[in-house]
Amino acid sequence: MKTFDLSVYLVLDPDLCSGIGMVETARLAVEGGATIVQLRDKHADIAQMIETGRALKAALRGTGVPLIVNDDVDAAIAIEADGVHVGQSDMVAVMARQRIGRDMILGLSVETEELARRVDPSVIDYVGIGPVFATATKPDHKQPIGFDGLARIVSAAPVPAVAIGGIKAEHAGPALTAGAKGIAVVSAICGQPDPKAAARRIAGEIEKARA
Ligand code: TZP
Ligand code: MG
Repeated sequence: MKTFDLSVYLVLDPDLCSGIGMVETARLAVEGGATIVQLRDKHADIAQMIETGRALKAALRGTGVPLIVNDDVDAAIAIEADGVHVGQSDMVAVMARQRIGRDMILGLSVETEELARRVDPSVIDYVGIGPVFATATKPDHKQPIGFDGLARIVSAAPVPAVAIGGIKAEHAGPALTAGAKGIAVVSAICGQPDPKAAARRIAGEIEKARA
């Protein structure tokens, strides 16, 4: 049985986390309430991905928080990660699913209603929808969709969704109102002076939005 909680989805960025590093950032964020962690490093080679991923896996051991690896299925398997996240231009989702088997979590980035409708729930476990806002963290991002766009795309998706792109703690309410199960953040946690407090604030806003 695959269990994962998209509420507070931390996406790690090596540059933004360079002060204390990705592993320490993840550890503190999980103490603060992050519910799922993704290793996303666009410049690392596979050996670096595996090294960081194994350190993350060790740091998360016993917390119940799953580790997702962006793009690199081979690294994810070597790390014994809990899942993989792919974009539309990465390995075709069906191929990724074949490689990782049934039990690992598979996430897909979705930017339009049309792409959301095409999601096969027997292949994909969750979708990341965005960017809600423009963000410097992903310079090549698509046109921002806003909360209206988010609501439309969430409705078209047959699996749970997490909102991403320029999202801060105060956006938890509107994101959940739009139908997302949680919010995915990079800069709202990575590089913050107190990543634990930052995660705690986001978790608190999610709780408030559900109350
Ligand atoms: N995909 C769409 S926007 C984005 C990704 C990985 C970056 C989000 O970063 P931030 O700092 O939370 O805006
Ligand atoms: Mg990708």
